[in-house]
Amino acid sequence: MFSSAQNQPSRPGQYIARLAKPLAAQNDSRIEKLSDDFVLVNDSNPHALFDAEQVDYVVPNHMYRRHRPQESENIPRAQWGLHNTGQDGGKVDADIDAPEAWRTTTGKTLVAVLDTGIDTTHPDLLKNLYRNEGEVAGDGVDNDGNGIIDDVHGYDAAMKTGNPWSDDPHGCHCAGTIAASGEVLGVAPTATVLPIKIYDDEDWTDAATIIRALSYARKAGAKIASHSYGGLIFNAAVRDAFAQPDMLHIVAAGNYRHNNDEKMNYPSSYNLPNMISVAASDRNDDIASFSNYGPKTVHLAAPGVDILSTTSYGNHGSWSGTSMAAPHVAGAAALVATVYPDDGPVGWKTRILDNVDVQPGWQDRVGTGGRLNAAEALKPK
Ligand SMILES: [Ca+2]
Ligand SMILES: [Ca+2]
Ligand SMILES: [Ca+2]
Repeated sequence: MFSSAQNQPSRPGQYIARLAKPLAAQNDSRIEKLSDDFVLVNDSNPHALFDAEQVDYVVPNHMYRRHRPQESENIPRAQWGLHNTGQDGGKVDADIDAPEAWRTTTGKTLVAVLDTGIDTTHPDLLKNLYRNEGEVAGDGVDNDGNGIIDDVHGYDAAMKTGNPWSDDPHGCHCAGTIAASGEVLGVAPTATVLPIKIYDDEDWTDAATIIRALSYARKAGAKIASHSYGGLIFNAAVRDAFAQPDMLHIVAAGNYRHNNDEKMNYPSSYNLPNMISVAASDRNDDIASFSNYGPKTVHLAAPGVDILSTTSYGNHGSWSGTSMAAPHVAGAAALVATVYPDDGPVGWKTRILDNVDVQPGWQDRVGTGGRLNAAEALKPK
C-alpha cells in the first residue's frame, strides 16, 4: 500500500553552501564541489570553513523519499495511456494521443531520469540509451576527464560512480515510458534517456545528490529531467538548482492523497517557471484515488494507473503511481522540445499546459483542469 508517512531527516553533519563567488582552489577534504554554484560541506560547523562573503547561504542536506508505486494485479494487454481504444474496460480516447503526435516527431531530445538507475541491457531501452562518446567502457580510466570513471551509459550520483545499472524496476519503468523502443514504446520512442541513480539502498536521496545529478545531466546536454521523489521541507539549494533556466523539470506530485496546496511536497511544490508538477489519471479519465493534487501547485494529470513499461532483467510490468504519470509528461516534453527547440523550457511548458484535454470536475484538482495531450501540444499555435 502507499505510505502516508513522510518524515524528512537530513544527513547528519552535512550542509550545502551556495557560493557567492567561485571557490579558490582548495584541498579541504570536508568540502566537495557539487556544481558551479554549490558545495557539500561535511562538518557540523559549516560557516567556520568560509569567509562570510564567500557563501550566499548554508542549508542542511535534507533527504527525500522515492515515491512508491503499486504493482498492478493484472498486466494490461496494451499501453492505454498512449492510445486508448477502450481496451480492458477503459474510455475510448482517454489517452495522450501518442500515435497522432508521432506523425510530427518521435523525439530526439536527451531526457535525464533521476531515479533508481535502470537495467542498462534491457532490449527495449538499448537503442535509446545515452552513450557518452568520450568514455571507453571498463578500462578503469576517466577518458573524457569529467571526474567519473567509465560513465558510458549514465551516472550513479549517490555513489559517485559511472554505473547506473540497477535491478530495481522503478527507474527502468520510468525510462521506458519516456523512450522505450521494442516490445513496449515510450512517448518519445526515438528520444534518448540518461539514467542517473540518486537513491541509497533504503530509497532515500538527498539535496547534495540531486544537485550532483543535475550538474551531470546539464553537462551531458539534457534538456528535460524527470523526478519521482518528495519531501515536506523546503530546501533553498534544491529549489535554486532546479531554477537554473536551461532545463525543464517534470516532477511527480506524490502518492499520498494530499492536497499539495495545503501540505507542500517538494520538489513538486517549488512553483518554478521551468517545472511541471504531475498528478496521475486512469483509463477512464478520472484522477487516481492515490494521487496528490492541488489546483495551485499541481499543473495537470497524465496516465498513471496500470501503466505497462519496461522493468529489470529485460522484463515488463504494470505499475500505478504519479511516478508513472510524470514520465508521460517528460516524454511529451521531449517531443515538444524536438519540434520547438528555440522555445526553451518555459515555452515547452506553456505548450504542454495550454493544450491539455480539460476534464469535467478537475478544476479543483489540477491547475489546467486537464490531462496531457502530446499531439495537441505539438500543433503550431
Ligand atoms: Ca487518442
Ligand atoms: Ca568520465
Ligand atoms: Ca573509461
